Amino acid sequence: MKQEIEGLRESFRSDLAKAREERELEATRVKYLGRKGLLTLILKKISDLPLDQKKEIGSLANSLKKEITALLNKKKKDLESLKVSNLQKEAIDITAPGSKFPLGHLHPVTQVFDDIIEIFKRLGFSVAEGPEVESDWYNFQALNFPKDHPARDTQDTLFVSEEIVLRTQTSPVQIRYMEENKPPIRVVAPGRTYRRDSDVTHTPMFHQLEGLAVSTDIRFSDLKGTLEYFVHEFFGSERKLRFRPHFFPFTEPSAEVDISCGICNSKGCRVCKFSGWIEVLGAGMVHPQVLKNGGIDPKVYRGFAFGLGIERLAMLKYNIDDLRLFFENDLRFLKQF
Ligand code: 2NM
Repeated sequence: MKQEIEGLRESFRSDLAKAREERELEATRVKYLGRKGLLTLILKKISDLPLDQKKEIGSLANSLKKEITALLNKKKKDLESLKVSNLQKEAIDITAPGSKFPLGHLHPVTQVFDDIIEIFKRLGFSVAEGPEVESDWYNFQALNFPKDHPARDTQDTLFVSEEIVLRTQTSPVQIRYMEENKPPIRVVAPGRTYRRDSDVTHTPMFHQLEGLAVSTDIRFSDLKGTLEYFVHEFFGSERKLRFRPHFFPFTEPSAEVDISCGICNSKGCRVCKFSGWIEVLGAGMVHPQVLKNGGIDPKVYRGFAFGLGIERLAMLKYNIDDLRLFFENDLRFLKQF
């Protein structure tokens, strides 16, 4: 029996070493200490032994039982802490920073469009759009450019046919708007425009926003106040404005609007060509004939109008020196906005 007990000790140790999870450990416990366990059976037999053997074998068997119990408990704890540390290894740290995925954003031209439109909305202007392929009437005649008028030369028109052009400005939208809406009118027309011109400062397609206000009591001072508000909102309230007389067929009087140079603080630099001033807008009081062409009675109503180039304003605001950057889609440029 002594040998049997020693044998049990050996086989228990090897079984214990093999147990890798709690379930296997429990099976090992049952195999040795269960109701029909190997050691349990030995312990049961001890009472049948002669007295002299009973004491010795009994103490051997009992100490094996203690040993097995202790080893089982220890292994159980080991397995548990192993399980916890495995869980910790697998655990997800939900506070860890996420991995970034590429996220696009609006093109700088679109952002500047949105900013500008937002400013005019605050002044009560609504937004209108119209066709980019226009008739000669809407693009020229209605805007007081008669056929063969020399002012058409300044437009570098792209023709689709004799009578159909790619619009050279967004003003045709304003004519269409006057036809469809009664004064008072306050509207801006943002959009693409086209001219046969391509160099460092010109692209064949560019973006414009034109504004129109028509009412019974509109004056040149309203135009000045509106544009001053716009410039101060867009470029900052420290900018000064200057209106220079100019000529447009569709406005009378007409003006070009300069703002004080923010690069050199009007002291003179390359951007303002050492004049201290930068041209940003064209504007004027809508020519009576243009109101008439839009179906509005110039004896009752007057209007002011203005136009600006989006790329040009974006370049001035963000200090960009090459217009072509807006159209090359180089991410190194676009990502900066
Ligand atoms: C400009 C400058 C001055 C203008 C005029 C009109 C219309 F259709 F109402 F007559 N729309 N936009 C205008 C006036 C545009 O761009 C430099």
